[in-house]
Amino acid sequence: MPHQNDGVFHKSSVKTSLSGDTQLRCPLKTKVFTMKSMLLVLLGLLAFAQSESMADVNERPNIVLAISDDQSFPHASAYGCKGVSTPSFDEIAAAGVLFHNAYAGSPGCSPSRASLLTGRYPWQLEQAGTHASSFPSKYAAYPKILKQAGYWVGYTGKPWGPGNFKAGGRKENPAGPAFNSKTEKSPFSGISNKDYSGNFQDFLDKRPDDRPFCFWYGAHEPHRGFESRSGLKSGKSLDDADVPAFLPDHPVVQSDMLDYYREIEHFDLHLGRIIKILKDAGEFENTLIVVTSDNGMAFPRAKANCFEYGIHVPMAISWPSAVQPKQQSEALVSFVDLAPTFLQAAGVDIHPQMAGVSLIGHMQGASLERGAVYSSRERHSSSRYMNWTYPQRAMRSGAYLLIHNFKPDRWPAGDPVKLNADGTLGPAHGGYHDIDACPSLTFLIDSRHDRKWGPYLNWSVDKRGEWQLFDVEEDPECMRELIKSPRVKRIREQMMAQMNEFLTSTGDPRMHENGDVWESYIRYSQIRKFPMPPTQIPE
Ligand SMILES: [Ca+2]
Repeated sequence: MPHQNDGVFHKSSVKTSLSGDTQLRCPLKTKVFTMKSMLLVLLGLLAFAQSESMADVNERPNIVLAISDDQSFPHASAYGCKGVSTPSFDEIAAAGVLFHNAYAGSPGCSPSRASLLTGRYPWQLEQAGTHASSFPSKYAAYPKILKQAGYWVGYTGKPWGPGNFKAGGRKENPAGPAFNSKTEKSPFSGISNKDYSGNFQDFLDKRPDDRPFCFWYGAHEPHRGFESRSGLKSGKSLDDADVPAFLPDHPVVQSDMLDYYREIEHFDLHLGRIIKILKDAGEFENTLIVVTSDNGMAFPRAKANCFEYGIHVPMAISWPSAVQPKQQSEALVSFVDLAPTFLQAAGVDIHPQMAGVSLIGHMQGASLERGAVYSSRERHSSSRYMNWTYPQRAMRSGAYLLIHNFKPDRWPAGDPVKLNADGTLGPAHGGYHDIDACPSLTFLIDSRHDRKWGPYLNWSVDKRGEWQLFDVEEDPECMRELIKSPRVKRIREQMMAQMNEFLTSTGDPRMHENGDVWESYIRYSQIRKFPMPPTQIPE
């Protein structure tokens, strides 16, 4: 297991101010905040109520969310990652704000996307707070609110999911209606043939009355599987792979990382085409664009874990007509902030269900008064005996990440062994289904007796303590466990008390009497069968 760190622990807290090479203290020139624009919005709403004509409210900004699937925070060239080339992400960052501390709602797709859509924490969303269940219609999602305010709404690619939104009483996906008819030849077998940018053009072509629009570009990349060696075939070299410390710096893993980089570049390619479409239509300046990812990379000890590589995501936001370019922010921001940001930009009241705060004031120069952000997970895949969950809550504050593993007796990556279809016992290490099948996982399992590589499997799949603490500024790979160090006693106690208080006050069932309620929620994806789990890892 990771050794104890006896290094230096006193850290400054995360800065919340913006920095950049432009004048930041600009007056609030945005249409949202001026009397003139408020009048326009009110007049427009009146006109909409009377005739559905949107002519008077078209000054409102368009909203575009570009969300990749499983991309960890360092993996964009704007963050200095050398192996991946993301000129479009970088362009949005240069046109607005590059965020260095953005946290997804959850390290898994469905709960993270639900958190983004509703501005609520996953533990406040019942079935939508766990993976591949349903999405109760009583929770307001921003695309529908904007649709009701007259926006033209749609998505391409991957919306909220996986899961069954109809079972929650909804008629359409909470991301909006689908625009997926355009396809193209995919460059590699692991990459979708959906022509995301072509579908955005189709969405725009169908827009009635030049209404403002709200579009969700949800790439399927870089979700697994990858075409093996697609990174190498694209001209990358193994030296380009920046393998995090929790994975073996071995050619198998390096090549897997390059394939992952290649898929990020596909997401970025279509983002670039969407930017061009917006510019050609004269809409780029008055479009609020958010680029991010729903959770971290699909590698062992990353996705489906509340470690940094599972919940810390890339984020860049531009809105040239209201937000100064070339800004960088160290503020702690969360997915719960995005829906309030979109609604405030659109001049719509922030829904009272929403727990986050709008980022617009911050992007216009104000500091963001927030000491912590939170993330959580419940069930991910079907990975354990009786379809059990592995509940985690995480809090990032200052330099530290605190994780509460509510069921430390369970296997964090899933039970090690599953049952075959005929009910017989499957092979040793044939489980761990909270890790997506991949060459890196296979390498870890195959190398488990190797003197050098053996510990890596343990770091990914072994049981963990109930509480974990990491200094993520010094140790973003979360390899140096600090929870028992006397030198962080005060920080540990403060953070534990604060997280408990926050979860309790925001209604987390884990802090109340119905903590296991998530295990009663239906999973609509595949269900696997597991024996009573072993208490020790098999040979
Ligand atoms: Ca995902």
